[in-house]
Amino acid sequence: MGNVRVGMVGYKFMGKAHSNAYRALPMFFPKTPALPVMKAICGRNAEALEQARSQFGWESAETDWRKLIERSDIDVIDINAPSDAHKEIALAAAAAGKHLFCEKPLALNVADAKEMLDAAEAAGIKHMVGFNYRFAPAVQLAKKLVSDGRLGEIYHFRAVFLQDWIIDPSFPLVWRLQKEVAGSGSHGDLGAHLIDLARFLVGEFDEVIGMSETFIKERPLPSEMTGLSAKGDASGARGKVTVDDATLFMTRFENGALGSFEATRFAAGHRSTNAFEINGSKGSVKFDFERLNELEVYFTDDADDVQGFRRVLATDPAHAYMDAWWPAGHTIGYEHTFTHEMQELMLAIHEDRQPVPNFHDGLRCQEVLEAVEQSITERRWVKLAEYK
Ligand code: SOE
Repeated sequence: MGNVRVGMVGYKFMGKAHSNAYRALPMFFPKTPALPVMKAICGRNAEALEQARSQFGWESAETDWRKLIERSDIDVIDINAPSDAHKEIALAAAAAGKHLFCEKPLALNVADAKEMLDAAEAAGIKHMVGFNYRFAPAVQLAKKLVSDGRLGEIYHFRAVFLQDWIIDPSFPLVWRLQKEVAGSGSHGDLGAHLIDLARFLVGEFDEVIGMSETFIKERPLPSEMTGLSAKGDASGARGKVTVDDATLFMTRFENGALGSFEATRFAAGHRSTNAFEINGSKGSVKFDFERLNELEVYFTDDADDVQGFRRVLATDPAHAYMDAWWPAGHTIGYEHTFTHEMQELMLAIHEDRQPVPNFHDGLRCQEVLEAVEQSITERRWVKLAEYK
């Protein structure tokens, strides 16, 4: 197996993050046995696409994803278009025998996610889902401490993902605020990351109960399907917001640990606070994406006179991925999580195994998302077993 030829659908926020990762891999991880070749980028607006193609460094461009999938010089299709496009593209790509990378949330609902997983399995292709925060070295360190038993029995997982980019009522009704395009609001966009981190670090969910709110129920219509920095015309036509602005929920994990989750786009002052804490019988860890190089750790068996949380800078060669970047102590950022993620995709294809996280993880996450929604609608605890 030589290098892996990539065709990418989408060229906005995630398209840029993925392109940057593909470009960084040969420079910082040159020993990766299969490196990405940036064959073609795909989007509908030819002019904007050409700008992205030359800026991001892709060899060619396609304005129709069906043509991209038909190309014999492409091995993997990377889908980072809005969520409602994931399924159709993934099914067609799998049928054509292409490996898949798909952004989160995998699909609009459990049924679609299941169909995507089944199609990928039937086609015998590799499939990966974009939960990039797993790939922060400090999160990998938290995982190692839990797996090695250094936190003992896990009692609590407490997580928040707080943003404030739609707090202004004149912010327009972009695609992320429309259920038929996005699936859900802060729940699927931000909560999905927390659910994946919880599964990665603590284990499977047993039961959930939640609550949610849409604080601003109508917004100005945008002139185009713009992204996070869109501007609205407060005096123009308005449309209904059909997703949650905030969703909170509680869980009991299968291993008996308790979890609490809060995802909101209405936490004034919080641009992107993605943070969790784990408490076990032998210690605790705290992570905050705003300080993503750090993990706070506490061990119960520290000497009495130095008890307390201490800050570990996860930037030494002992920490995951760090020997590939800079000398010890030199920090990394958000974009590096995507480089690590794409390295996993390349390694898995080369080693003929499924990447992690894959569509199974995407489906499990979708089940938790939907169970929480069901619990809100029916005002009761919902068991994940109801989805089996
Ligand atoms: C916007 O809400 C967003 O960019 C999400 O779409 C990402 O998944 C999250 O990582 C940060 O916030």
